[in-house]
Amino acid sequence: MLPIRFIKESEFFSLGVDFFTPKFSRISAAAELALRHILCQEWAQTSSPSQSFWDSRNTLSFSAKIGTRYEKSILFSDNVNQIVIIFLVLVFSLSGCRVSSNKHAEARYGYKIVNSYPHDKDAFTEGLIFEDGVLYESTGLYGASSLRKVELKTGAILMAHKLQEQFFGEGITLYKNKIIQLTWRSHTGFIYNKDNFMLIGQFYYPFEGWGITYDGKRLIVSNGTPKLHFLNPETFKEESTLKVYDTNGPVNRINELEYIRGKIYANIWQTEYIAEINPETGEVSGWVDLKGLVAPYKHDKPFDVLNGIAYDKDNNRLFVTGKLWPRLFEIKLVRQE
Ligand SMILES: [Ca+2]
Repeated sequence: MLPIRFIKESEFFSLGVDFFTPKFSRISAAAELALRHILCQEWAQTSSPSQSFWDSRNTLSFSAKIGTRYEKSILFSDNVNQIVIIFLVLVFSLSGCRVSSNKHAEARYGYKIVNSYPHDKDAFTEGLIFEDGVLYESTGLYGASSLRKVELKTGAILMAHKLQEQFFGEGITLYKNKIIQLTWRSHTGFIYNKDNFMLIGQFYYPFEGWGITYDGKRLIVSNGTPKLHFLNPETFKEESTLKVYDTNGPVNRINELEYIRGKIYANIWQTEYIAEINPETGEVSGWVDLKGLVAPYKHDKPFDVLNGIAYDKDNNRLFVTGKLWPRLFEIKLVRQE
C-alpha cells in the first residue's frame, strides 16, 4: 500500500477545488486528511475532477458522483473543520464507500539486479541520463551542485562543471547535442554543449525545477507536484500540462524523470517507488517497488532517497541510483501479480 499523501495548498486546484480562500488554509490536519479522502475517492470513481468550491462567505458547495449515484450538497457553516467532517459523513453514508478503499488497478513491478556499479557516495543525484556509452549526472545542494560525465563501469568522473553557489542543480536531459539542466528554485535552466560542457545559453521557467526528460518532441518537466509541464525544446515556452494520478488520486512529489518507450518513468520523492505514467492521459499505468535495493551496502552516513533513472536505448538497459548512494544499479523490472 502506498503511503498516504497529505494535501498542500498547491494541490487543491488539482484535486478539483475551483476556488481557494485563505480560510481554507487554516483547516486542521485531520480535516485536511478527511477532505483528501473524499476527493481521492471521488476521483477514483469518476476519473474526472469534482465540482466544488468555497465562496468568500466560507460556504462549501460540492457536487460528487459516487459510483452510479449522484448527489449535490450545499453546506453552510462558520466552522470549516465542521463542514469537512459533516461532508465526510454525508458522502460515505450515501455511497457506502470505505475510506480505506485502495484499488490496485495499476501493474505492479518488482526488480531483478542485472549489474551494479560504483557511484560517487557524495553525489546528491538530481538528474541522470545515459548516452553514447556514458552517464551524465546532475547533482544538487547549494555549493555542491554540478554537471558530470561519468564512466559507467568505474563511476569515475570524466568531466565536470560546477554550478555557482546560488544554484541548486536538478534534472537533466539531452536535446540534440545539448544538455539541459534545471535548478530547484532559481527559475533558471542551463543549456550546455554536451561534448565540452560549455554553457551556451539559459532560460527562465516560472515554477520549481525537479526532473526533466525529452519525449522526442517536447521537454517534460516535473516540479514536485502532480503536474508535468511540456515545454518547446527550442523556445522553452510551455505548450501543455498534464496531471498525474493513480487510483488513489493525484500523485504528488514527482521527481526525476526518464522517457522510456512511450512512457514517463518518475521517481516519487521520499519513496522507493517509480511511477510509470501514460504521457497522453497522466494515468499511472504501473508502480515499480524498489524496496531493499541499496540496503545491503554499507555507508558512513545515512543514504538519502532513491533518485535517478537513466535508459540505454541501444541496449535496452535501465539504470537507477539514489542521492548519496554508493552504487548504481542496472535492473530489470519483474511484473508481479
Ligand atoms: Ca533521468
